[in-house]
Amino acid sequence: MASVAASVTRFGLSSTRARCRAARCRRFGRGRISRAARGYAAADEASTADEALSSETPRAWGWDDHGLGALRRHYAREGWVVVRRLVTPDEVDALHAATDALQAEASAFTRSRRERGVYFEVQSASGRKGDPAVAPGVLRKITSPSKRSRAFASLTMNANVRAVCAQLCGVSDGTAEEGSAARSPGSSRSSSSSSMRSMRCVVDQVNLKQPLGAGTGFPWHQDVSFLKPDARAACEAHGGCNAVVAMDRSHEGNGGFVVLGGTHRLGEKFSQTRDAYDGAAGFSGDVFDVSRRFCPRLAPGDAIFFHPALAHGSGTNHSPERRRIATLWFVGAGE
Ligand SMILES: O=C(O)CCC(=O)C(=O)O
Repeated sequence: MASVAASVTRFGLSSTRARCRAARCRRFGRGRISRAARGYAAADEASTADEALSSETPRAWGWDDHGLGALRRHYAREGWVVVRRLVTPDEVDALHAATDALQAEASAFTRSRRERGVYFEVQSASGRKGDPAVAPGVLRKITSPSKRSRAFASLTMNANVRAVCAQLCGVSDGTAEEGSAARSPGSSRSSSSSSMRSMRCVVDQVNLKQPLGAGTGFPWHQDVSFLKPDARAACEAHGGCNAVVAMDRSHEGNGGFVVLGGTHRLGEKFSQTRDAYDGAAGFSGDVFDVSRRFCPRLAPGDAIFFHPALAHGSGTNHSPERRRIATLWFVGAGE
């Protein structure tokens, strides 16, 4: 197997750059692509100034060429981009209803278990999934809700979500029409479009961070380390991107989702983090550079997209608010 550092540089934006030479330069023009490539800078060149946070965009559509270039450069440098109002209030309502139904089904669970394709992870006092629930039916995570919920299945196919993956985050849809979803992201394209067939959502889940201290945090980690081999291979070859869609408000005060900007370019640290992941809120020490820590203030329907190698995590929810997020992992496909 290739070295970890080589793997990390092979997927994501470095792959994008290579793909651009072959496919995208026709669409975006060589000048813009090469500027984006220059944005893929060494860590010590990256800015911590306000510009680093300026990718908090209002929505997935309506970016002009200049805005698109800036967002792509930001994603290349920081490894994340926030997109406001990506998912409609009706879609968020449907996700709430679907989550409520799954929670009702799990109302007596005291141990993590799989039921008809969906994995219910209980919230234990330690945060470890093998420990008993703090009370019957209290959940930390539901994995693969799309297998039984139309709302979550729709989210994995959402045209706006996929448009951002293709257009900003460099995930290949594997056709000459690459990025086509991005041209009309506001439209309700069906799963029959080419990008829908080829870009794969390999993980979907909902994380329920319970209020009043019950919902424990997530140590710093990189999702790429948890990809199954075939998904990892696709990610390395054709790009990958993960998305968190807020179902409730998410912010510093309620155990909000946190990213460590720029860490996607500093290598994979699985050997140092693997033992901490299935555990309590304590962060993984000083393994990652935390100097560009960022906790976006998200409203329901807002989303943050991030590189699969970007370190992220979150703290305990001590507030009285629920904090539910849907998470999706996408990998690209070749022609
Ligand atoms: O729910 C969160 O705040 C973090 C989720 C996460 O990183 C994970 O599920 O691996």
